[in-house]
Amino acid sequence: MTDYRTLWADLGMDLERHDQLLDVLSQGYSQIFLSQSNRPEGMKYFDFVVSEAHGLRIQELADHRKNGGTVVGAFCVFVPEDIVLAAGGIPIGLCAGAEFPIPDSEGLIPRNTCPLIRATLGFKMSRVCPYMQMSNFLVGETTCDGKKKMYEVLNEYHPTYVMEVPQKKTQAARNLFLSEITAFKDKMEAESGKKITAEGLAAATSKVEAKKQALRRLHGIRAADPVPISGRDALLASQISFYDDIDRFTAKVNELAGELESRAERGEGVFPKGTPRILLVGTPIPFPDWKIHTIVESAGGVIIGEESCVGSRYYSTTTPSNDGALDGQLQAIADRHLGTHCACFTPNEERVGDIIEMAKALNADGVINYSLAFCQTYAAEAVKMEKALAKEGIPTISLESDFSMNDQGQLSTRVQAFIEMISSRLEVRS
Ligand code: BJ8
Repeated sequence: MTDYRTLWADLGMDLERHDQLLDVLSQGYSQIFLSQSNRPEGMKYFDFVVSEAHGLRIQELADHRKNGGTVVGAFCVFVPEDIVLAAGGIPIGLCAGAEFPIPDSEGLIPRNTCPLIRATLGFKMSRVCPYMQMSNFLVGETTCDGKKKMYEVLNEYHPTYVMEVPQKKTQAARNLFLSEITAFKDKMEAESGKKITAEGLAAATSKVEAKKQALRRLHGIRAADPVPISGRDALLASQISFYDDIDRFTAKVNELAGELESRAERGEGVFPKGTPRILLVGTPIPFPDWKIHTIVESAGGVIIGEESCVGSRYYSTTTPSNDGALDGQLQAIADRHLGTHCACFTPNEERVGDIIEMAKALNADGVINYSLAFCQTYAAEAVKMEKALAKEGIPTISLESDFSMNDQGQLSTRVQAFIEMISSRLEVRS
């Protein structure tokens, strides 16, 4: 086994706390993932990636930097990964879904801030995230107030560039976002010392499109009943999409999707046919937040889709066709991102339509509206979502939580009752 301690020490990491984090992660991973039965063979690659998340992948990034490349950490799908790639950089999604580093954000941002924001800052302060330590610079965005203010603090400890993301979907917003995308291109050129060309950007966008296409293929197969992959495993693939090598990841997701297609043709699943099928919608579910999926799948249901930025809000946006000139491509990238129906927009009616469409396409029996605590935008949209889904006759519950296990019992009780109610409806229908 390779010893990465020198590499971690060189990154200025707190080795003792990092050991503690790895212990917590590997225990959780064994219980939640490795204990599942009849997992697809293709998940072995993803198990390997997780086991080497702080090892081999970090070594790859260190080698990349040694060869003059840049590593750019970001926290939102609005940050265009193809612009980073076109400048010879590697983009890494850094959103944090762990309870472990949250105490380290104490005294720097208010306690009543979304756990994703607290964990992100906590990872910097605790020096246990090698990806953050490895990043030449970080890219924030003005999506919600909590993030905006956190980035000001983060910038005191790690260079943080902030992109302005519009809050409306108007022509003025489109112009604003194009200027932000262009400014980010200039920033990437300055940081990397490499000019972004039309050809280079087109090639990078093709890679991003191929990755999203592979994810759409993978997640689309979850419409089958019985479902050929658990929600936990499908979520894991989405989570890993934010930090693995893009070409390797795309190839492995396609391999896994091929295996799942064969399973679906044979009628082979990981849960019995007729298991209550739940669509999860709401705030992001970043690595290693596996809580709601585990609760649902331990309560007799299966998660068959995620309307989340770690899910469909990421993989469903595509780059509009354009004239191929650099300016045209930048406009297309801006437009692609404005097609992300995040609750930071007002109005954001398209998201309701996305969810109903997804629930139907994936044959969902019910929807869980999930918001991280203190996320006002998604909690506010949950009300609208419940009404719209009720009109469609789709049962819904709204849950709010964080990354801790403190409320596990309470959440399990509510989820169990919801799944029992869905099971009774299914029995009546059959
Ligand atoms: S495009 S969902 S990744 S902003 S941090 S808004 S949970 S209070 S993450 Fe997001 Fe981009 Fe939108 Fe997606 Fe709420 Fe927390 Fe803010 Fe959050």
